[in-house]
Amino acid sequence: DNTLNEISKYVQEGQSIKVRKLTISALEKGYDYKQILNTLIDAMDIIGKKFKKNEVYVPEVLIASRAFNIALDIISPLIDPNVTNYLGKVVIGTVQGDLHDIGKNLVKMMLVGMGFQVIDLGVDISPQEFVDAVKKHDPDIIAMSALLTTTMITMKNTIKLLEEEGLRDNLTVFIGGAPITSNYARTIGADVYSTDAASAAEVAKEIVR
Ligand code: B1M
Repeated sequence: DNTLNEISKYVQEGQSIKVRKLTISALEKGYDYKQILNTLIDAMDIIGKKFKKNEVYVPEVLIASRAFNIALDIISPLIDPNVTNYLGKVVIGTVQGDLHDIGKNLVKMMLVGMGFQVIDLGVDISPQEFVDAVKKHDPDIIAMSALLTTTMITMKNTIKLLEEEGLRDNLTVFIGGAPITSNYARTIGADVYSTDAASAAEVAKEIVR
């Protein structure tokens, strides 16, 4: 059966309608959501490498990302354990100036799978918007994602604003994204950092224990 290969091909080509159909069909054929997820991640990895080598450009990457997120939306409900007693509450978002949401969406999905209630603010979230969300939702963890070296600084500004508003003490600040390092996390006063979505969920679980 060629379904997973076709999903990969059409994600890379950004053919959302075909990706949607094939993802549903793969599930009907009995593929595990993890197999589909790995296929999607591998496809984005291929696109990312081509982007780096200037073999594809922003528009192609954008439509591939759209196709990825559509497939992710289809498999996400399967991962929701439908808990009534959440492990904890997380407010998540991609920082201001940054529109990359694939990694953030994966982290969110893993957190939900782990049993967290996740409030997703979306992309391009300013320090003030994070602070407002913390006031509104009173989360255990605030999770920030950044993919650009130019937007990482917003994490620092957000932590500063949380401190100024007296919200920092009872909150775990969790950061991640390709350019983030544990050293950077330490420098800006974040509590934790992780390299990928799966370990992010593991680390979050440890935090609320
Ligand atoms: Co852009 N982009 N992009 N891009 N893009 C990168 C990030 C880049 C590395 C490409 C390159 O090779 N040059 C580069 C950044 C360079 C830098 O700053 N160091 C770059 C650039 C430059 C840009 C633009 C400036 C390009 C331009 O316009 N000239 C522009 C900026 C737009 C903006 O944000 N303001 C831009 C635009 C875009 C698209 C819109 C086309 C698209 C995003 C679409 C979308 O997300 N909906 C896009 C994409 C897709 C990429 C690449 C190809 C792939 C990113 C991705 O989704 N990876 C990327 C190159 C690459 O990484 N190979 C690139 C897959 C994803 C699963 O991984 O997001 O790293 P990642 O998430 C991982 C971990 O990082 C971690 O877990 C995830 C899963 O394991 N993680 C966390 C992420 N967040 C976490 C939070 C946590 C914990 C872990 O706790 C809270």
